[in-house]
Amino acid sequence: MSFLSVRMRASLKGKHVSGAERIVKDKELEETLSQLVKRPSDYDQMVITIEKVRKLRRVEESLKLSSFNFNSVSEARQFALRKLKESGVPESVALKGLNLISRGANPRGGIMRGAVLMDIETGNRLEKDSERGVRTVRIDWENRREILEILRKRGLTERTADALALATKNIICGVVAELCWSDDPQYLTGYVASRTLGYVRITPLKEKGDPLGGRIYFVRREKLLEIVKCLEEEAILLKRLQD
Ligand code: PML
Repeated sequence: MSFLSVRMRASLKGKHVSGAERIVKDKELEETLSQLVKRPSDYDQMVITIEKVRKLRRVEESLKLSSFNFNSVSEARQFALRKLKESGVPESVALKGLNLISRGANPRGGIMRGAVLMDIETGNRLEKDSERGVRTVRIDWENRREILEILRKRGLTERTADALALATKNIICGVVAELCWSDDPQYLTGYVASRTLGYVRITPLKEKGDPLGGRIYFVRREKLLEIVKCLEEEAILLKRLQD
């Protein structure tokens, strides 16, 4: 049996509006395509990429998930900084990462579609193209339907399923810690992820209506090449949610 990586991205007037990815058995291709094309509510361009997966790695479980709610953005951000510090990111570098996301991380202004790679020692940016950033791809759940059911019973959505899978792959690939919140102006929950702390959801990491967000991967620069190769190329299927 062979596996396929199926990726969809849609844009409207040049702006990214929707993206999703699946790793599926070849016999599931048609059903997957029909689900993915229905995802964007409006678009003027959709690109679908289908690739054969040559080597698939199965991983037993995701990072452990926990959630924390705060009364204000500033308390939530202080907590995120503390969690990054506990994960081994120096305070000044964590703050630099947080300030960068709150400005949208793109040096030309606004958001970046990919993630920032930040040197954990100096806070310098390491990605080759700082407008594009680096993208974590080729990651999915082996049984997505079951995972969604478990998360929905806990009041969570597919957004968490996707972000948890992606964060788990990042840590497997050697990212020391990640800080993320969405650029969706209505979605205020973000997270800190690391091997020691797991996937720590934090609300609210920004004010309602704020269109800026992004991802920062804190990495050791001597591991940069192997990390980027793993993030972009290694295909991983996650079996279970860690309890
Ligand atoms: C969560 O609810 O678990 C946090 C998800 C962050 C997703 C970031 C995004 O959708 O861009």
